[in-house]
This record gives sequence, structure tokens and C-alpha cells, in this order.
Amino acid sequence: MKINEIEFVKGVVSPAGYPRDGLPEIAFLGRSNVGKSSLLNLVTGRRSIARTSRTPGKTREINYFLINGKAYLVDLPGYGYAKVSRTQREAWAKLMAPYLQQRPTVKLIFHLIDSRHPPTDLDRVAIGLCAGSKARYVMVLTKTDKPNQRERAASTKALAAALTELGIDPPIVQTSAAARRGADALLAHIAAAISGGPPPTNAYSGTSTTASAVIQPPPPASPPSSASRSQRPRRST
Ligand SMILES: Nc1nc2c(ncn2[C@@H]2O[C@H](COP(=O)(O)OP(=O)(O)OP(=O)(O)O)[C@@H](O)[C@H]2O)c(=O)[nH]1
Ligand SMILES: [Mg+2]
Repeated sequence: MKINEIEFVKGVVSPAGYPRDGLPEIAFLGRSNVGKSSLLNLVTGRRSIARTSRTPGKTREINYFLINGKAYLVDLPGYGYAKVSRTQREAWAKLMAPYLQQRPTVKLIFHLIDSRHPPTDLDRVAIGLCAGSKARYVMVLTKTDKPNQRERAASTKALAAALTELGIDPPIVQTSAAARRGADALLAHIAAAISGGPPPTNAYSGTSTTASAVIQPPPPASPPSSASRSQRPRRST
């Protein structure tokens, strides 16, 4: 898939502002500063359609970008920025939980995790939120240009252990906005999610997971529609 057209549509601060056209949405979720906006720019081939910043907490709104007139890439506000007040954190969860779990147009969640570290406590909370979603879930490792070989081996091992502990076995894509790596794999997932076709096979190896499922998805707030495919974080078998 190639993104020929991209247009910033709007920044939304409450559900009242969500688009009502029913187009599929691909969400970029992750902690502040993990590289969501940078990756969105990489995927679209545009240097700065989404604003990036060294200062965590730059993206405070849900930003909608229309691609090829047929789907939205959605740059979500980051979580876990230390200087954000408790009230702001609660506001984040209040907005994000129903967005991720109940909005039927959300077809794919790219959950960005810093490649240098295993998932943080808040990353685990976010994985739990995604487990209650009907959207497909893909874990995206960011900033893979940064760790050296030894650090990469250590973080791969730590990630494998974390996934085992969480009892999930998601597709994983390694990316670097700086080195311009990983866009094709993300575009393949986007195309599959839009068409409803099977997701591309995952080239990542090095994880082994057990059957222990520690994520208990919260009960759905509305009855699940039988038409929608459930590809939330998979428990390993
Ligand atoms: N080395 C390296 N730095 C990166 C990469 N991607 C992003 N960065 C840097 O990380 C910082 C944060 O990037 P953003 O894309 O703004 O992160 P974000 O997740 O959108 O942050 P918030 O909007 O605050 O939630 C910036 O200084 C980027 O230049 C990458 O692949 N490699
Ligand atoms: Mg951002």
C-alpha cells in the first residue's frame, strides 16, 4: 500500500468531535515521547505532518489524518509523562478507554514500545485496555537505531519475558523513524486492516510465550457485534 494523499482533518479533545463518517481508524498508541508522531510521519512519507517534539506530552489531542480519502491515521495523546498531573492522567484514561474499547471504527491499534526497555507499568495498563478492544493489535518497537547490539539482545530478551508474563503473543514490528525503517511492515498491516484481510505474517522471532493469561479484558460495555473480527492481544495457546 502507498499513501498518496494525506490531509490533517482535526484535533479532537472529546468524543463529540470524533468523525462520524464511519471510515476505519488506525490508532498510534504509546507513552509520551515514544515516537508516535515521528512514526506517523515515516509511514506517510511526510516530514512533519504530525508535530514531533523533544518535550514529552506534545500531542494532547486526538489528531485525525485522512489517508487516500478512505481511512484515518490517528495520533493519540501519549500516556505516562511524569510531569502530567493526576487529573490530566485520569482525563487521558477517561478519553482513551472508551476510544480503544468501544469505538467500532477503530480497526487497528499500533502500540508503540521503546525498543530499549521492556514494557513499563503503564504500557501494561495500555495492553490491558487493548485486550478489551475488538481492533487488531500490533506491538511496534520504536527507536531501534538507538540500542547497540548488546543492548538490543538484552531488550529483546526482556521483551520476550514480559510477553510471556503477560500471556500475549502479538505481531511485533521493529521500527526507526530516524533510520527510516519499518514503514513497509506497518503499511502492510494498515492495508490488511482496512480491507479486513488477513494480517501479514510476523517476521519477528525471538519471543516465546506461555499459556498463562494474566490480562483479563474488562467486560464489553456494549454487546459485541458478531460481524466484527476479534484480534485483540492474543493469548498464546
Ligand atoms: N533516535 C531516534 N529518535 C526518535 C525516533 N523517533 C522519534 N525520536 C525522537 O523522540 C522524540 C519524541 O518523538 P515524538 O514523535 O514527538 O513522540 P510522541 O510519541 O509523538 O510524543 P508525544 O506527542 O509527546 O506523546 C523526538 O525528539 C524525536 O526526534 C527514532 O526512531 N530514533
Ligand atoms: Mg506526538
